[in-house]
Amino acid sequence: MIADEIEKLKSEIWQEFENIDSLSELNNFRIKYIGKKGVITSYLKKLKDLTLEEKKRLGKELNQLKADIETRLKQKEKEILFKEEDKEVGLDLTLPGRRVFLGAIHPLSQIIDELCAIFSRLGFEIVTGPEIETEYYNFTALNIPDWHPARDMQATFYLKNGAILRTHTSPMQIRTMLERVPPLRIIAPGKVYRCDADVRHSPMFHQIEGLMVDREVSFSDLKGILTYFAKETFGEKTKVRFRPSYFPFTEPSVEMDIGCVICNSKGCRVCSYTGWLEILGAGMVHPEVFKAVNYDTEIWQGFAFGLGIERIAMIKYGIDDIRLFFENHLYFLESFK
Ligand code: FA5
Repeated sequence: MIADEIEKLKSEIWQEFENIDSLSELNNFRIKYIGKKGVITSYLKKLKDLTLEEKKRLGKELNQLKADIETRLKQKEKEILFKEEDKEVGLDLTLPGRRVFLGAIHPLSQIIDELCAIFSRLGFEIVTGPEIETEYYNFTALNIPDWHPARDMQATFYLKNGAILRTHTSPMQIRTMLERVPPLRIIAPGKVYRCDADVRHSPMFHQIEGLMVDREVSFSDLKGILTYFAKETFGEKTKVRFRPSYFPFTEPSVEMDIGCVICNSKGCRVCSYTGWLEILGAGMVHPEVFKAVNYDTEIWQGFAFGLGIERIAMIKYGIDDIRLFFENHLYFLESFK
């Protein structure tokens, strides 16, 4: 019976359809079943010997089958084209996704940003300058002559052409004052270099230099601004003290300590049982420094300070080995996210 044959044909067609996997297989299938000389056309021709009623019923069934095949072939064609495109660009959507690792800002950069923001609020402008310096800017103009023992205080890296790696950010005082006219208020963050290495000292480390020059700048301004900075950085309750010190480029010179934030000033290993931690050096700009940049000392006064960023970061985060900042251990760095 032709009706039974058509039923059998249908199941054969859909079984074969499932196995189509490429455009050429798809074309062969199309020609085989719905082409001009295809299987369905030949069945349609066979209908002419049947009764009118059977012709109508089976004719409708065969035409519907043809239409279904066409629709599903179009769909299949799209799927195959997508797959081939993916293969070309090497994309396999069945692979599990790759985890995206988000980076974190380095703790030292975080501290630099934080400190710059504090001084910006006080009207200090941020300036930067070269890490390769001349002895003139790094020493001579800062009242550290050739013979001065302070040149030994900072173990200097000398380069072949007589240049040096700056040992502190203080040359930025000279560069700024030569470039600008007072009044001025700047901070200069950056890398500095000394031949120095242990758990608290690194051959490359970071400092922030500060300089304020105006007609009436006093030691009280220095104390007020640096106390504000300490409280903003370490907390409102932080105690500060100023101790006399010596720098060739400031007079008088001081060092500022904060009450140890680790033991709450009770005395611990970190503060060598003194209850205090030294965080920066500062002082009133020495008249010899003003002379080097041709600022009239009868008119202008100023103060300067310099602090070590790593030291601030170590105190703030309770880190006891400076080398951790530079060894790029992800485990360490990710804890600052
Ligand atoms: C100076 O470098 C002066 N230029 C600071 C200054 C500026 C004083 C302006 C007055 C006016 P000192 O050598 O003390 O000072 O260094 C400043 C800070 O740098 C130190 O308190 C310390 O925190 C840090 N420091 C010094 N050597 C190292 C090192 N090798 N590794 C890490 N930090 C260091």
